[in-house]
Amino acid sequence: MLTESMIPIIQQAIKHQERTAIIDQTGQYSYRQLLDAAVAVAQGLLEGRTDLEGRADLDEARITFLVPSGFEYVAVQWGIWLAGGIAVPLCTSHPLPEQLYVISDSDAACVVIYAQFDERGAALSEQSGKPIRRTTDLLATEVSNSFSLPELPLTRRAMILYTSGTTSKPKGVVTTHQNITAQITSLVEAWNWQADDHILHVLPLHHTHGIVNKLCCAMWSGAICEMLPKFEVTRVWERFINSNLTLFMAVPTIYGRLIAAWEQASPDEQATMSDACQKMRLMVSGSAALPAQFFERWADISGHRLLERYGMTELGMAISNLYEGERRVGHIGQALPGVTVRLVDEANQPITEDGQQGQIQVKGDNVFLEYWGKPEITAEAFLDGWFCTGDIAVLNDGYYRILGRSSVDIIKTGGYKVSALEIEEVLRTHPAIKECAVVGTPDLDWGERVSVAVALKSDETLSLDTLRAWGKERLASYKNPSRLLVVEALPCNVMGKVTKPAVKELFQE
Ligand code: MLC
Ligand code: AMP
Repeated sequence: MLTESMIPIIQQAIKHQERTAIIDQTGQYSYRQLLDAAVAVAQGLLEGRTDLEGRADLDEARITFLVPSGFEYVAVQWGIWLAGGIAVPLCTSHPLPEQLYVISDSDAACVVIYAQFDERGAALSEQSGKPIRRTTDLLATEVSNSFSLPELPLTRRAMILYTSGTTSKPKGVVTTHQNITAQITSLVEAWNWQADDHILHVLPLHHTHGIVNKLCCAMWSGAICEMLPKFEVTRVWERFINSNLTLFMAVPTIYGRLIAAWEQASPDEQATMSDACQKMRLMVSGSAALPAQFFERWADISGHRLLERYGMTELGMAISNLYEGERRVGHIGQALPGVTVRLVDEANQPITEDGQQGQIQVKGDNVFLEYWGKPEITAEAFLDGWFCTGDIAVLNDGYYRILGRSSVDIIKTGGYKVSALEIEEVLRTHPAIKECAVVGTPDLDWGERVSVAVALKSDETLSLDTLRAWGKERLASYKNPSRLLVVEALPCNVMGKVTKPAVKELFQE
């Protein structure tokens, strides 16, 4: 039933059937067990049909799934892919409204729910009107001998990941199997992934860093992916010490936490922690700028010069420091294999001189297909076939360095990209708030903090605690403002438009 004409990641897994694929809280699973589970999920989802592509007038079925990090997550992702559907992961820690938005925007065919999320599943089903499929039932599907899987072209849509941006609501970034394969093979080559690699996975599985860089690259290579339900600093240090890891990848906030925990340990513990890092062959940082002081301190502690790279949901990874070669602090490196990168000035003319700043544009098979259901916004994101990232950089002696972003409304916090406009839209519904402006303010721990300046309706008061308690029900924890400034009126220009740089300055004062 599994043939060599399956999508590439499955073909790769077939080569490694006897090896360990996943270690999670529930045990250890081989590639064979993973493939068997994925086939069961595929048959369960197909319910007698031959392909999830659906009716002629419909695109591939979108299957949203709410499954924590672990074996079942991968089995469901692969089951959806084997059946020809589009995998749309839901964030397990998101509040109900954010999950409902993804289900509704992707117009999902169903929601796959992990057993322990039954209560949330019931609420999602009731409010979205979509059917629920339980992972336990899908995994228990008796695979019949006559069951066959569809043959899929590489151009088939494979995944939608929701990313915040310059529109107020998150956009669904659609990638095909070809895009995902290009994203994986580029990193496997650049960072020398091997079957004897063993990575510790601590990142959320609704974003590209956790899905492609860590999970898919490991699965492609026949390596072990050891999955923790979430990042916990003591647990990560414990796994560094007691597991045979070869690789670690994380966002700068996580390295900051690891450094802080090391600093608090006793000298003996510190020696054990540092020795554990020496066993690994590569440690990578990305998703946000790595502060130079983290780079230096981590080098002292672990002996590793962190490999910093640059990517985006729409691209996978595009630029990276070298695995064998220079890792330049404060720089994101050079174009990855198979990826073409250039800088352009404001007139969209390529920049050829070192040191002149411009916007990063990217071309290659790694670049996504479209924003789901948004043809105009997709078209606006490309110029002459180049994807416009909105990130401003310079080239210094062959190495790119990020300087900032073209939009003040995009904030990177803890490695998550969030939209100020989206948060403002929610906050404006707060009964005490007359007007508000959200900005990112610099913060060593989070990179940037979501910070809000508010003008209140008359006779109203507002504290950060009350605002956060209210926000928790409506916004992901990383979007919920962690700094609040109450002002008489927001700074505006002559046109009456709020001036975000002036709002940022208010926080500096
Ligand atoms: C959470 N909290 C925050 C916050 N996030 N406070 C301020 N700013 C933030 N960004 C608060 C919560 O509200 C809660 O507060 C408390 O911190 C603990 O919440 P948590 O959810 O348990 O947070 P924690 O585990 O500490 O999260 C830290 C983290 C996480 C670094 C592990 O942010 C994370 O996993 N980041 C990775 C994101 C990622 O994968 N990005 C990749 C995108 S892809 P209270 O008051 O309730 O206790 C991409 C492309 C590329 O960017 O290049 O890779
Ligand atoms: P996302 O949309 O969540 O995929 O975030 C992508 C954005 O993260 C990019 O457009 C950059 O702004 C930012 N980013 C990723 N890696 C780095 C890095 N190494 N340094 C600075 N910014 C980064």
